[in-house]
Amino acid sequence: MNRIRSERRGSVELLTLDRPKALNALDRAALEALLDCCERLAADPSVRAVVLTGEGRAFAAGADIAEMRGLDAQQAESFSRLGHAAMDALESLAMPTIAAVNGYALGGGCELACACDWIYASETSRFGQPEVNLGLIPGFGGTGRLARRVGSAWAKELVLGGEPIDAKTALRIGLVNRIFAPDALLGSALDAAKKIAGKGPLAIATAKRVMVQGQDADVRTAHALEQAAFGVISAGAERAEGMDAFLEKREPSFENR
Ligand code: DAK
Repeated sequence: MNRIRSERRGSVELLTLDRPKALNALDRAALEALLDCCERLAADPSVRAVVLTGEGRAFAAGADIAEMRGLDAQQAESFSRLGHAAMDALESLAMPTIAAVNGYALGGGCELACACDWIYASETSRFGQPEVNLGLIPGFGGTGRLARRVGSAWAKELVLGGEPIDAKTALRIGLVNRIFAPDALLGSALDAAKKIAGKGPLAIATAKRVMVQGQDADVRTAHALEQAAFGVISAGAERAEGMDAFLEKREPSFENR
């Protein structure tokens, strides 16, 4: 019952949700597998970027409705805690994470994509928060993350209206960064990840951390975080190599610095 396939492609980790018969619906086993993957990645500095995608015609069609149907209040709370822990762990990874959304990203699937740093999507993908149609509300942090990404009015239309949107609309409202033909999606996401993997990992991790922490802070605190991090990174070997390489008109080498 391995819900997530992990493959190394050089310095890039490709994670594939692997339950295509249920459109990669997120059950307890899938969320536990995601949490395990994140714990492993957080402890492995050789992984410089992560791409998350889905097997088959969905990225993930939501939390597993069949499994959730049987939960009592205590079990539902525990399920929600697990979902939050998995999404938070993904969002907190030091390396950049790209969701390559190959089909449906609905409910918990859309929330999962929003826990990645950004989203690339297939032209045939569909996004939505249809929980109200089931008498539910988003349960994996979607209300907050979605509004941050697309603004409160679109987040409200998606969550309160419960209707899905197509890839072009998702692109227009800023939910996804780019859209690709279905057969070009994964390669493009992996290419972008590979490019990032060649850059300075400390600079990338620091910039990501400052942005993730800064979004929860007021703007003065966010700027103070940036200033402190700028000071720390300016004393490091990566900065010396990056600037030396520019001045010496050569490509920088950030390996083992
Ligand atoms: N859960 C379980 N199974 C699912 C599923 C899901 N979310 N989505 C699809 N499947 C299964 C279908 O039951 C079907 O299984 P079989 O009948 O073949 O055994 C198989 O995947 C193929 O689906 P369809 O036959 O329905 O395929 P179609 O192409 O006709 O339709 C569809 C595709 C994506 C439009 C449709 O499957 C669909 O509407 N799926 C449900 C989408 C949805 O409502 N997603 C939101 C789920 S609710 C919380 C924690 C979490 C959450 C809320 C609260 N707390 C603890 C507080 C999150 C909630 C959600 O995500």
